[in-house]
Amino acid sequence: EPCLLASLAVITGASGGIGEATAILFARAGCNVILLARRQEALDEVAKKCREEGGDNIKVLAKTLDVNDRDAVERLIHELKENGFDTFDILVNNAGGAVGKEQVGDLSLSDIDYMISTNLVSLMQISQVFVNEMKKADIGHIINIGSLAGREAYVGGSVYCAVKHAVKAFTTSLMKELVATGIKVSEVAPGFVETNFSVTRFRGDADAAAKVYEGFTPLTAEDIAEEIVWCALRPPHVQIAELYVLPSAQASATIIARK
Ligand code: 8X3
Repeated sequence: EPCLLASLAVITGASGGIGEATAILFARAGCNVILLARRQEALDEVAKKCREEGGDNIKVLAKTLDVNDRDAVERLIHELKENGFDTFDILVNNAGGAVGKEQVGDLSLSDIDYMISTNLVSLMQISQVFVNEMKKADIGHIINIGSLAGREAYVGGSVYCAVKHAVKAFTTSLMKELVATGIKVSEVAPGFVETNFSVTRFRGDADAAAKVYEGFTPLTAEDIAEEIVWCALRPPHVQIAELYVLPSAQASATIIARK
């Protein structure tokens, strides 16, 4: 059975949701983890849980990073090396999200820019920075978090669906570019997962967010974390190119069996 002992996983958006659950599962699998997100306090909490899971055998670093801060991302590898990390086995590009459900005509330019920046430009920059490190060791695995929104465009999701389709395309190009290397590329694309995602999408309206998951059993962050760690645990000759994961009661953005 393959094992992640002594590997190192870097996870963006690690302060909550899928990112947090993924960090905890990697730690449980004996993997060292670097947690990246904006909120240091929340990250410290996740780091504590990772240490509880992984015990004394793993290294855990919680580092504040705004993925939209291009200079900070450029400095990141250098700073991680200063902290004693020198090879980066697994990168999970998880940071991202949707803001608003407005239709075209009512979109604000700042929401458009923010979603493109957070979900796409940042993911591209971070991938590039780590690919160059992984190439030196000729080993690595980049796991990008895609979405149902990268498979299907829906009403009120124009910008988010556009960026998630772009994440899928970027991930596929990257996989093709790296085919002759020891670096694997995967996309894990979930449907409805109950996290803070919908609270952000509805700008803090918790009732509107709760309605998204009403009357059926949505995926949990842990469900997707299991898929991510499973991808990373495949033997060297197996590359999960893409994994599209839906709740059993969901068949599309709008076909949901609610009781
Ligand atoms: C997943 C959210 O609403 O596009 O990214 O399925 S949704």
